[in-house]
Order: sequence, then structure tokens, then C-alpha cells
Amino acid sequence: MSTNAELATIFERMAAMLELLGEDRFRVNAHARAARAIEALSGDVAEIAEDEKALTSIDGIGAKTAKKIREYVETGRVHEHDELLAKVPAGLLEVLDVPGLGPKTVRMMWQEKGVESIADLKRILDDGSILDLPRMGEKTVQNIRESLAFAAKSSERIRLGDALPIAERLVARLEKVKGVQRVAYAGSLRRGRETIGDLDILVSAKDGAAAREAFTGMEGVEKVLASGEKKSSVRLQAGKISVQADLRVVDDAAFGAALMYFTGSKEHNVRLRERAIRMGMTLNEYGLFPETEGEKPPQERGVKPVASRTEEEIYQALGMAFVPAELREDQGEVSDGWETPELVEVSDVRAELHAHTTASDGVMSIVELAQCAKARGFHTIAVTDHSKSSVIAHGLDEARLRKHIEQVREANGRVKGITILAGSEVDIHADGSLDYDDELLAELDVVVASPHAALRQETKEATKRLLRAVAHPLVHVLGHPTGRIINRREGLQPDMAEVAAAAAEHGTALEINCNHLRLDLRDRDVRIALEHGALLALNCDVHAEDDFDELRYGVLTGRRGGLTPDRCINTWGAKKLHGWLKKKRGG
Ligand code: DGT
Ligand code: CA
Ligand code: CA
Ligand code: ZN
Repeated sequence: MSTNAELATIFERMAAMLELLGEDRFRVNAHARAARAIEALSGDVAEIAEDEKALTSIDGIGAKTAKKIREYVETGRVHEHDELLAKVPAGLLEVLDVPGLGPKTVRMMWQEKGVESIADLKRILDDGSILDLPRMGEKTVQNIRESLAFAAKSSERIRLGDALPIAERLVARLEKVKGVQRVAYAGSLRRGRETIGDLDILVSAKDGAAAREAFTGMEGVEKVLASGEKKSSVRLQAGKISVQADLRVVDDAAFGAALMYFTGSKEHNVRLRERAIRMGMTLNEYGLFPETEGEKPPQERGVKPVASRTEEEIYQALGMAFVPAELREDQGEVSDGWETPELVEVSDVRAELHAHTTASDGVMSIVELAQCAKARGFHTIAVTDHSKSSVIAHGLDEARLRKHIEQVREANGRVKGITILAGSEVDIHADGSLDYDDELLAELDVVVASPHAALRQETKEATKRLLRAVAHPLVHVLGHPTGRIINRREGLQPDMAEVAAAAAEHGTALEINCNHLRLDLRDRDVRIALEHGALLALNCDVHAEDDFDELRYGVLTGRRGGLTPDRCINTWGAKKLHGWLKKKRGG
């Protein structure tokens, strides 16, 4: 973890602990604000801390916070943090992490029922004594139960956005080892799945032992689980993330065959092997071989493979079009006549249509946001701050939004080379109505309508709610349609086929929110949306500069659903996109 991330985590934890101890709001907020400010810093906090004035000039960092930051940079600790840790049981912070449990409730559980861990929480759920607590009803208890069950079910798989940077570091490190020829990550990560069970890394090298030693001795390796000539396994720890990684050392001449095998999916591999057999060949992790007699596998009998060096050669020898890794899920891609689609790529995206500024819960000004978007080569950025119902996110009421629109228009005149659109991420109420009236919505260039609350609705209500928003004549994009948070919150489960059909009918785009915590729409819903003729949007839901980098996770998700650039509004040229937006304004 970087110093910035470590410090942000420490301040976040201090805020949580202060709240559990019942300290006053002001102190709690100051720590939470400091955590956010440190997280959003683009420079190294340790360097900035060398200059006292530089620290306190940052929004959200006062004199007291600056002192604690310097203490950490100099000593590696924050005294106040240690003191708090001594007062609050460690397991209680995990209880606080359970979705739906706020600090007030957790504090009450702790004081009244002696809850100090998840195990204690389960105990008061099981014996029913949780119901003795004030304002605790059957419904809330049921929600807590579901959250716990959901978290337990998903705890072993890590998120794509946590796995990919770790794998990239492993690959970069191995590439530097002397004698290494090719390195790649394979498995579910290469296929771009939203969660990953373990990391699968392949390497070919003149000196396999050196590659293996570099792998098992890598920074972050907590435990070496196995170390053999062909395969090594380690448990890695990176910040809060813990994951297993397997390294396989393969012959460079068979790298393509190994990459194909270990990329999977297993079901795709099964189909490929069946196809090879029908064609009178054998496929395994060493290559595609002509069928020959013999007890041992062909590679051990010196049989020369038909293809093995690259995946391209093997697909070709199987008489198939190349299958992008994201589509290797046995959904018809191994059948005759299947053609490679031109899937969307990160470099195709030219516009961001979902971004927040300091007016709501973002950390950049309108101009800063536009400059970031411009630096990425975008022709358009839409400013879509939250609407009034999103109170925690500091949503804008009508008067503030009107002023904000003026500020956006004014900024648009000042920043050359990019169009800044005035928009809103307007809340979709539980009944599907929107948080602003039509007159105000009509003044905006872009309307992204998103559900934020009431995310436990039944399928029937959820479908009705989203259908109403999608059919609203002033809505351009349905933002994070289900509101799910991967591994934490299931979100709405609408009838996606119905929502997609309505989106196609009304010319409303469905968002793939690229944030790796969301990836909402998910891959299979992208496929449904495309099958029903709907347009998709790839939006990063930008709150800070780094959020633009989340794009690749959304792109992977889109590719898994078969998304091509023509169906993704963010890839369109400025003229086409602006024309499409104006159509819903009668222009
Ligand atoms: P994960 O790690 O659970 O997210 O999913 P994968 O797909 O990465 O699965 P993993 O790590 O167990 O294995 C990596 C790949 O190796 C898998 O996608 C296909 C291949 N593979 C592993 N075991 C078998 C097998 O028994 N048969 C076949 N055909 N392929 C296998
Ligand atoms: Ca894997
Ligand atoms: Ca594996
Ligand atoms: Zn949102």
C-alpha cells in the first residue's frame, strides 16, 4: 500500500472508532474528511508533509490533522490511532463493516449486548436478543441476516479491480528476471470476470528456477504454499486483499497452448477438445497434436504438434476464428460459422457522461474535471452531480442546481477543446418518479437517472420502477441500474429483458458503471440489453481523478457481454453524441 492509502485507512478507522466511542460529530467528521482528502491527493503525502504550509492548504486537512500526518511520516504510527485501538475491540470494526449496520447501532450492540465480533452478532441474532435493542424490528434483523449470508458466500473471491493491479505487478516483476521469455496472466482474470478465485500466472524462461524464486520471494508473499518445478503457489497480501497466486513455468514453444488451457474457461476447453477430436487431433496444455497411437500423451512420445506456440495458431488449426478471452465461456463461440466480433476497447471511449464535482460528493471543480477528461483525449464530459434526495452525497436542491448549470455553462466557455455538458444524476424514487420536476430536467443537457435507496425491492416493484425511469422522455441514461455492490449488496433484481426492451423502445441507454465495486450492469445483463436492441453507456462515475482509470473494468464487462463500439454511446464522435442527447430535448 502507498503511504497515502495507509494513512487514509488509518484516518478512516479513527473516524469509525471515534463514532463507536460516542465522540462528538465534529471530531468524527474531521477524521473522515481527512481520510477522503488524503485518498484524493495526487502527490505522495510523505513528500507534501515536508512543507507544513503545503499540508494545511489542502481542503480537509487542518493543523491537528497535519500534525498526525507528520507523526506518521516520521514514526510510522499515529499515537491517537493506537490509543483508540486499545479502547475498541478489533472485531467490532468488522461488525461495523456489515452493510446496513451504522455506528449508532453497533455502539448499542456493544454496550447493551456485549457484541465485540461477528460471532457475537450471530449469537444475538440466533437467540433473538437483538430484538431487545431500541428501534430494532423483524425487518431490520432480516436485513442484517441477509447481509451476513451474502458476505459469507462471496468472501473467498476478490474483485476484478483488486486482482488486476496485483497481477500486473507480478507480471512486470517477472518480466525483469533474466532469461524470462514470455509472461502472462491467465484464468478468470484474463477473461475479465467480475470476481476472481485465484491468480494464474504463466512464464516461459531459459532459467525456470530463477523465475520461480523471483515469484516466491516477491514483495507481499505471505506464505509459500508449494514450490515445484512446474508449479508454485503463494498466498499474497496486498493491503486488505489476500489472494492465492499460482505460477506455472512452461516451455516457450508451448506457451500458446498453456495460455489457452489456463485461461479457460473449463467449459470452453472442453468444447475445444471435443472439436479437436472430431477433426482427428488431440488438444492439451502442451499443444494441438495429430492423433497417434501410444500409451503416453503425445508430447512425451516426441510427437510434433500441429500448433502450440501461440493461441492464434491453435484456433486457426482448429478451423476457428480467434476467440477473445472475455468470450471463452461456452456460449456458442466454438460452433462453426462463429465470427470474432469487434469488441469495444478502452481507446474507443471518447466521452464521460457521469461525473461529480465538489458541488456534491466529488473532489474536483468543474474546470479540474474537464481538464482531466481532456487529458484523456475525451471530446465531452458531463457534470452530473447528485440530486436533493441523496442527502449524504450533498445532493443539490433546485436552486443550487440552477446556479450549478450556470457555472457549468460558464466553464464550458473557458476550457477549450472539450465540451462540458450540464447534467444531473437524478435519484429514481422507489415508485420510479424522479427527484426533480420535468421543467428543470428539460434545462439539462444530460440526465442520468439512478436508483440509490430502496434497493431491496421485490422484482415486480423494481421492474416497474426502472421501466418508469427508462420511459421518461427526458432521461438519457439509466445509471447503475441495479445498485448492487459486488460482494456486499445484491441490489435490485429487475426483469432485465423487460427493462432492456423498454430502453430500446425509448432510446434510453443502460449504463455499465465501470467502478470495480459496482460493474453494474453486469456482464450477463449487458448481453440481454444488446439482444433487445438497447444502447449502452460506459461511465466511470467520476468522483476523483483516479476514477477515470476504472474504465478498463467496465470495458472488460462490456466485452464479456459482447459490446461493440457502435452500440456504446461513449465511443461516438461529438456530433453524433450531442445530436443523440438533443433528440430528447426536442432538438
Ligand atoms: P477462478 O480462479 O475460480 O476465478 O476461475 P479460473 O477460471 O481462473 O479457474 P482456475 O484457477 O481453477 O483454473 C484456471 C484455468 O485452468 C481454468 O479456467 C481452466 C483451466 N483448468 C483448470 N482445471 C481444469 C480442468 O480440470 N479441466 C480443464 N479443461 N481445464 C482446467
Ligand atoms: Ca484462477
Ligand atoms: Ca488457479
Ligand atoms: Zn450514483
